[in-house]
Amino acid sequence: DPGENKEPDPGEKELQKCQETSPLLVGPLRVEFSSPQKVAIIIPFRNREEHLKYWLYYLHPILQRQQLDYGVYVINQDGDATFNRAKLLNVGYTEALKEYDYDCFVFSDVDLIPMDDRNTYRCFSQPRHLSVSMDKFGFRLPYNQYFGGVSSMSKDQFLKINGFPNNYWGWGGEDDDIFNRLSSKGMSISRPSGDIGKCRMIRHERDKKNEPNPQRFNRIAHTRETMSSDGISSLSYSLVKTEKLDLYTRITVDVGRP
Ligand code: BGN
Repeated sequence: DPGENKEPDPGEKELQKCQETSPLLVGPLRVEFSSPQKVAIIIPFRNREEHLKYWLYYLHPILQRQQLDYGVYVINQDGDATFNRAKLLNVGYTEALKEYDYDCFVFSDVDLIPMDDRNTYRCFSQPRHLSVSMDKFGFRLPYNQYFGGVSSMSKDQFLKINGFPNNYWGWGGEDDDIFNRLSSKGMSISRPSGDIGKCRMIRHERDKKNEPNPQRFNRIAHTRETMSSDGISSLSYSLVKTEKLDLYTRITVDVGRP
């Protein structure tokens, strides 16, 4: 019999008996059957490739550690008319829903990177403001009603305020309009602690075609009257191109001009 009397291979360790109690056990386990939120992350964009590279580099590992079911949508404004951040966010909401049954939307500027991975990019029972302590504001809120930078809303919360305004061309005010919409519908803002909500903004010069909008003061004074007619219900745009890349979906869109 060829198997008999074989010398043991000197490189082969002799098998040990298992311990009576396995050392691999960790104890209590979290068992849940509810399905996780499906999160679409929407980034309004134009000409900021360098920032996007940093964003992807930092955020993907964080979002994976947060164990989210997520997709990233970069909404690229085509052409060189005045930038329209809030309208691009509306487009992102609409286009993401064509791809997957998302129930939560995170709206993020491309130049904001969280400094603590416990700042979870998901939705809460109230609309959430995530970028609560930014380096450029000395790690505090610039004012109590501030809702800019990074925020999240469930589909229900978003629809309750008719989405975002489409007519803020240029810099400023659209985030205050969104805050007005939320508070006029009786919602409050949820926030992480200042510690967990720390984030850094990538330094940059003011973009061309994104000058401060001189109409913003007047517009935010009339949110309550205009929000039912201006929002996701009145959104119109034309899709130029959808590219499904490895790290994100890039949607190029013509949002028109003022
Ligand atoms: C505010 C802007 C916001 C901006 C923050 C932080 C306005 C409206 C008229 C008062 N609001 O002043 O859009 O996010 O500063 O930079 O300009």
